Amino acid sequence: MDNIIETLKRSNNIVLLCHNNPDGDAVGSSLALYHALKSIGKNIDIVIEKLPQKFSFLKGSEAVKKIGDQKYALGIILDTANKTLVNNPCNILDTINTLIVIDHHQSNTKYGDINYVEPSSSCCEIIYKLIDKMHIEVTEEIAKPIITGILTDTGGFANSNVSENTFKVAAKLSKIINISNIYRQVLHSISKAAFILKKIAFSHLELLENDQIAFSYITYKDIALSGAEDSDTDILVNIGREIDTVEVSIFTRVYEHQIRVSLRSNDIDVNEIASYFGGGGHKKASGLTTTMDFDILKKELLTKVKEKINEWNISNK
Ligand SMILES: [Mn+2]
Repeated sequence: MDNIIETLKRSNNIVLLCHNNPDGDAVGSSLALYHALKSIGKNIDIVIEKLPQKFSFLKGSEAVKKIGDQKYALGIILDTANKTLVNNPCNILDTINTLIVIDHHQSNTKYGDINYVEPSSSCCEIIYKLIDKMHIEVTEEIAKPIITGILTDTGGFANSNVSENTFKVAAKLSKIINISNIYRQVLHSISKAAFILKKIAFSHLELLENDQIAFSYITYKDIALSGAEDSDTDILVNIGREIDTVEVSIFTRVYEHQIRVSLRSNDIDVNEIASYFGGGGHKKASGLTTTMDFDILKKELLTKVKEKINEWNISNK
């Protein structure tokens, strides 16, 4: 982390980038670092092609640019496991001299000139550590996006990626901001359109393999019909997981030319399954993108998940 701090101190004209389909952690870590570096006088931009409406309550979101409009000396990529996942409008990546990668995904391929990859609840938890190490004051405008990323990536401190340090960070942030207000805003409040989409996803839910697998999907037509944003599908990823028999939950977004799959589990290593199809992520939360046919993909995916569940059933007897 020290070489990152040195590089940041030396650099100006910095751009922050994150992954496609940015979630609360991608947006939160970008905005927190944006405010922190701005407070020490850096010229800094955030470039995100499509910022989800949900996070527009965070200060600084109005300054997010859809495309970069200058030559950046330094790029910092947040929360993004590999280079192909980077939200890269107009190939902005090719124009940046030095790349720093800061991430918490175990599947990170360390594609930057400097890489800081640490298993952590969220990228936001790492950004808190970085800001703290740089002795930058954590203001309300920094605290809010950090807790947003922690809350969304941990499902409100419910996922197994929560550590002692996550609570320590949250405890410090609780002195600056009202966490329960942000909890409600990012986790317990959805638009009517997102609710309609949720109803459709529930109607598509199937339970398979002695109810150990939950499978659901949403098509691009469902998204258009409901009037929801693509980012509203994020809350559907855990669909089925609350059923007590379910070990693996599969949620699929069927777009016109590609399919995005999210895998969630209680204990089974779904990162291995996602990796098999060219994706990755974390042990209990992983994903992949493919151009395979839906029915073929579903069949092959279920076969792989069943294999994993059978291994797991045997080793847990
Ligand atoms: Mn994340």
